[in-house]
Amino acid sequence: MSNTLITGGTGLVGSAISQGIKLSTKDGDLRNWLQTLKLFEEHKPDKVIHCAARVGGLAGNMKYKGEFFYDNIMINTNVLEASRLVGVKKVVSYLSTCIYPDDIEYPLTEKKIHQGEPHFTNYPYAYAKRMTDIQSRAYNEQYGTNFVCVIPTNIYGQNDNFDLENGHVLPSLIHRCYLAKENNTDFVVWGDGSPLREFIYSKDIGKLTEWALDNYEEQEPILLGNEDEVTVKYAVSLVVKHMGFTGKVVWDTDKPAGQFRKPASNKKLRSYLPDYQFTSLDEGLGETIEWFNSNYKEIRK
Ligand code: GFB
Repeated sequence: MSNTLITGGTGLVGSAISQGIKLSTKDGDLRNWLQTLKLFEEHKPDKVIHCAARVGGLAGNMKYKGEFFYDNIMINTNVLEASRLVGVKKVVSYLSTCIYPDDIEYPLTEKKIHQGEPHFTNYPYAYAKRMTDIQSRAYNEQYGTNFVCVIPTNIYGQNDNFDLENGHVLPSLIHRCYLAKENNTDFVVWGDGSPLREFIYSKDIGKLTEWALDNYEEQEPILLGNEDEVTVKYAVSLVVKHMGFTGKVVWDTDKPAGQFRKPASNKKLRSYLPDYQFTSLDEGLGETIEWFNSNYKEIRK
């Protein structure tokens, strides 16, 4: 993997990739075509893992719909076009289970991505991400490139964005629980805890991505999930346990709940990797919170 370029290399997913040249926004703005082309001409990678994206949790998606559409559609369009022009042999890009149609029969499978309108809370992000699949397939057909997409469920882990308002549920809750413990206040959680999610550890996404980079050749994207669906309430109980919080948990039902569930089948992944061992949410959260507590000053928040 000597000449593999990782866009978004210092973020949640990029930092979980074991090798490669890791780019960050300090190296250039991938929304800008000329800066993107200059980076790719400079590094002339033969493989790319494209992790860079404008992401956020429920509230972030609802608040910044225009920016989430523009930033992601520009970043993805530029990265794939620059990859084509400098002769990159393989690109792995990320979609997400949140880009699926909201009104669809579960479990989610690879064939259902474009079969309807996404959820109202994040349709701009969802459509921008869906176009990465379209651009990849279009380029593969016209230019003979080998651009593939993977579809993770809700990822968590080290180097995430622990923003209290706009972050994803687990990093936001870890940060809020930490502050509640520090300040001896209640630990406020959004909703009633009944929504269901499939959380996957960033280190598993790192390993599965490196497998896809060297082994996955299909046009159709592939779901990366562990089929371990849990309630937000259960996830909260693990955050409380690993943070050693003994105060009161308060449920704020005025806050958005988003989709009730989005279970994804990993039948296709298992057809390739029948014995892959996923990290349990308990173990992954334990490691993430230990890292969080020892790196609090430096984390993104
Ligand atoms: O992670 P999250 O924001 O995104 O929320 P989605 C997951 C669930 O956690 C929702 C609940 O039911 C929230 O109501 N929740 C409870 C909280 N407390 C909190 C909190 O403090 N912060 C947050 N954020 N949630 C996202 C998409 O949907 O999934 C993104 O909007 C992205 O585009 C991501 O793709 C993977 O799972 O609902």
